[in-house]
Amino acid sequence: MNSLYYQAKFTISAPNLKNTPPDIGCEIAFAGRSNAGKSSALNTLTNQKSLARISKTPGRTQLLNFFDVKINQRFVDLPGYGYAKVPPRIKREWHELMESYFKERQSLYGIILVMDIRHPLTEFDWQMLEWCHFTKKPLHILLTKADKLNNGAAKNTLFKVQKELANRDMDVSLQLFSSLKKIGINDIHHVLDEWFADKQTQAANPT
Ligand SMILES: Nc1nc2c(ncn2[C@@H]2O[C@H](COP(=O)(O)OP(=O)(O)OP(=O)(O)O)[C@@H](O)[C@H]2O)c(=O)[nH]1
Ligand SMILES: [Mg+2]
Repeated sequence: MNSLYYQAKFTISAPNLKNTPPDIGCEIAFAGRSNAGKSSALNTLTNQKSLARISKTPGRTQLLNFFDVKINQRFVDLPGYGYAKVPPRIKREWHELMESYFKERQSLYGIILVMDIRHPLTEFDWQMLEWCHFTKKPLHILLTKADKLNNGAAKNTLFKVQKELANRDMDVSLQLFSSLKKIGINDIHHVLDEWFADKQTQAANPT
């Protein structure tokens, strides 16, 4: 457990790239299908009740929400994708925002891809996986809402997803997580620790 993350603070909601915090340091993005549990995961790993807003209405948040961990280390809660009831115009705007974010954001180090354990590896998840594979960005999967399955079924899903990723040559890590039952916090902290430390090493030893 790393209590550094407990100090995370909300900084800004940005409707576009122009309004984002300066593109320096190390940013870790939380991506995933709408309603998967991204904002809940952020609250859980920071041990805060309402750092990120939990939406009862999926797909409503169309903003990039930024949180400072410490100076030049940030999380960003990305708007969820793939919610059917969202009107086409909003979907288009979401695509444009995400595309420009992923293309242009220099400080983006890696992605935490959040999936509801009952609906893993959707088409959108594969797009995210392929993009990270292509750009060689680290990606870590949270299979969240693990509390919705019994232990055996949750582990089975973990192995199944692991196998599918291996079949496609995707070198990514994954874990079980539950915001409700507080499962998997140490594991995610460990990944975040490594990523932030790696970025610092890179910055100190530019090639
Ligand atoms: N049982 C259970 N419910 C969860 C868990 N995580 C999130 N939820 C519920 O799932 C719903 C969606 O959670 P959010 O964290 O708002 O999901 P999101 O991915 O941020 O959704 P968008 O912001 O719409 O993209 C809420 O009703 C949460 O209470 C979990 O680990 N277990
Ligand atoms: Mg959210």
